Amino acid sequence: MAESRTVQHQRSLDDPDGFWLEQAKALDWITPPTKAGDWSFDEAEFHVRWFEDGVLNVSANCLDRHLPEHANRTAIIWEPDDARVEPQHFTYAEVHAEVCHFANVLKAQGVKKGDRVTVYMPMIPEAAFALLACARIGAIHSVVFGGFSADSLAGRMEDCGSAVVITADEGRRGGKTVPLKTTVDEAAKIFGGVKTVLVVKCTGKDVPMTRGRDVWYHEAASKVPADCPPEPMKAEDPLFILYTSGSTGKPKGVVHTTGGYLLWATLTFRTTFDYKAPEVFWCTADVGWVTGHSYLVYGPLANAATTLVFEGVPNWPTAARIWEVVNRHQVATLYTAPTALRSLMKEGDDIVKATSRKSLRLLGTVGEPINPEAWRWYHDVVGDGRCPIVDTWWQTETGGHMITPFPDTPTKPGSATLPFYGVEPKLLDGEGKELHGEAEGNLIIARAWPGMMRGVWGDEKRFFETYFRTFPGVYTTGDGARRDADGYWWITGRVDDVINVSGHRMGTAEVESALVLHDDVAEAAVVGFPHDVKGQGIYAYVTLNSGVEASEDLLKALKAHVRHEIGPIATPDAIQFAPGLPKTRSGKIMRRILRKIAEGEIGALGDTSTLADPSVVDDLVRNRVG
Ligand code: 6R9
Repeated sequence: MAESRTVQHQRSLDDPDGFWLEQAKALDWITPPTKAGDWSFDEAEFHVRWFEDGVLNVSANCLDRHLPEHANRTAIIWEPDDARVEPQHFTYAEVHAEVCHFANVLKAQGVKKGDRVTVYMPMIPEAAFALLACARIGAIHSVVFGGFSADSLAGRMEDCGSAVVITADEGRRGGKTVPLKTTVDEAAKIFGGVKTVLVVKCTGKDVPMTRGRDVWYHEAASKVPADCPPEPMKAEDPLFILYTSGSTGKPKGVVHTTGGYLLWATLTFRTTFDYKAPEVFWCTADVGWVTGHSYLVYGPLANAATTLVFEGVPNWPTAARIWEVVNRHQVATLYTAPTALRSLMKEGDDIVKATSRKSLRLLGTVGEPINPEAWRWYHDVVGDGRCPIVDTWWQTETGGHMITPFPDTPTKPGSATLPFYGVEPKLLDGEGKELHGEAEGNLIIARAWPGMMRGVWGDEKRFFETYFRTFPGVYTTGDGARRDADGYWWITGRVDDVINVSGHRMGTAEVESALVLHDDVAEAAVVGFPHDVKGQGIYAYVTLNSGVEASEDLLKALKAHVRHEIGPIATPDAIQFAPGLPKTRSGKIMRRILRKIAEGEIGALGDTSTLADPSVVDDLVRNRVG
């Protein structure tokens, strides 16, 4: 019997060096590390390093080391968008061969260790091959979600100086096609530094190819050797960059490194999901989000697991699709977002009950707080009351699970329960004073852990300023939380200007910048409001330029404009034309008031007397949308 969770957790805090050097043996090191964590969150000597003298390769850990015993085990099952198309199975030996080929194609295109490679792909096996191929040769991947616009893609490529992008002719999702290559062409007009576009054939659509820049993957692959030795990497060499939204400014490129990140993904996958081969593990997240990185690709493959890559969406062509996929591939663990559950729950229990789902052993959620009603439905209806639920709290910045049940942790609907090994969460009040016992406040993490981000790409100061300035000496998560009498953690949601729409992070500032780019818009303020299915919706207050008439057409045009600037996930659910915004005398927009109006809590606006013009509030209340 393994040591109990609490005993192990205590040991991880009492003897971090001993604990982490032992855990590090879960990886296959070329040179095993002799040092664990070396870090300080104090401004004067701020640094974070883990396993600094260790050398390893991530793709060798995910593939090569499994070949002696598990060459014929299925590594990746691919389920196509259209269920009438045959699924594909790739063994570890096959994925290894594909990745070596892919890596050699990248090399043939001149990609070298440390270069940034952008991945703008649909959910096809080649997306996973692309990530592992970058890791194999030490290139740093930067995946951009396939739903982001040309502007967003160009901005991210420019920010990290990425000259190479891997894409597909088109993607498929919910019966529609997504014009990926066309969007890359547009992005290349915006960012002139795009030198190579590697195009994987997916739908077979005839797309224009620019000579000297665009390369068909299948043609390039036929010309390269099959062998590609993995590049030895230092533990602290960057593995990937992933852009995510914060409260201010443009999305930041979160940097994760080789050793610490891989250990975190490996250990959390193994522990939280208690994975047992040859079970099938299904994470429904897109590879464009951190959940796709850690629990679709790296965590499962590092554990020689079988991971399911689904090209489509859970509710197409019908709300039964997700359960049909579970049955078709005998999925044991389903890991999805509360928003998906809420939308499926609306369709009624009969659709679920008509399917067997008896392969399911464990259910997981991630991305946003899960409301107890959705939790119970997941447990009672989806899991027939026999599958535990692991509600995993973590962030792009944390690399993997931070507060989460294990399958045998007693749960409470809506609580992420207890911290993972090495994680020391605390609650602080607004002044930074620690709150003890039962309390609610700002969730911070008091010490470094191996999987944490190491920096913001290209902006050394921003890492410290964003996460370590508000409360000195600790990592600020941006989330609020409550600790109950049993010491269980309940995440209450963001305390900053980040909104969580269907489990996707969106900075209010980003949507505002997109809106004010429109010729007719003078000013915009964006807030979140509670939404039945999405968790939070986007509510925008827009002040038009003088002389411009508000109209239904303009409203539509503004929504389309945001979709074009950022991508469909940023489309406002509600736009209210507002002649004026509530501002303090120093000109600061009082978002508290805007939030309350959007939430419909008109009676709780609080003190408005400090406003420069309190009368704007009446107009806002009168013309509230919804
Ligand atoms: C993994 C991921 C991070 C933000 C995070 C929090 C919210 C994620 C949650 C959760 C409550 C959970 N969040 N998991 N809130 N319970 N189980 O989603 O990363 O996209 O960076 O979002 O999502 O607010 O701060 P990311």
